[in-house]
Amino acid sequence: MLALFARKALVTATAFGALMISAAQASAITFTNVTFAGTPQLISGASFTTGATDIDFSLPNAVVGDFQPLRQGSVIITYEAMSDTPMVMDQMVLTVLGGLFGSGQIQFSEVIEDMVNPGIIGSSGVININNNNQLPWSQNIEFTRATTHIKVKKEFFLIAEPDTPALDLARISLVEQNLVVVPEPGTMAAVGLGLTALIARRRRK
Ligand SMILES: [Ca+2]
Repeated sequence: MLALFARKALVTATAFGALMISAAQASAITFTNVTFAGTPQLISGASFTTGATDIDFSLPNAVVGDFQPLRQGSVIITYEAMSDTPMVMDQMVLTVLGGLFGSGQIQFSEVIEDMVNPGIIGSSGVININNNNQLPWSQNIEFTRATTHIKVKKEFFLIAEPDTPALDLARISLVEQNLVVVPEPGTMAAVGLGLTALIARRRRK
């Protein structure tokens, strides 16, 4: 009877172990439909790279001001992010690296749209970055509700006007985006149970 119970516990522990592995794999996010729009000169050479939960945008020519062809321009980035599991996205971290001199400034806004139940679930409002000390800029945008499919729109306006006797420049070079995925309480409970079963199994050895 005891042996049967031990065997049953072992099977349960194995099942929970498998669940834990699938939960770990589930945290990957798929990024699609990445677009760069705005002023052609500023988005030329733009590219992106993706990781398990992050996407980074590289903008080698997003610069305006002295010794540049333009004194102002815009960069608009859109993309979609999907998580095809019970995992949810909750928070966003944004880092903007660049440089500001003189009259240079960056106006930034971001809107996050839920694609499952259409509606805006996050917004930065309009942020005015006008001092180099404010860079790198980082920000969390918490969604008003969790979802498995979002569309993100980021707009940057770079301005270096007026042309003062000093150096006037506005540049963004790297935009890093990380999406925070939060497991549902049910998944956490299952992982907890799995751990308990594994500990019990180890103690019996
Ligand atoms: Ca100047």
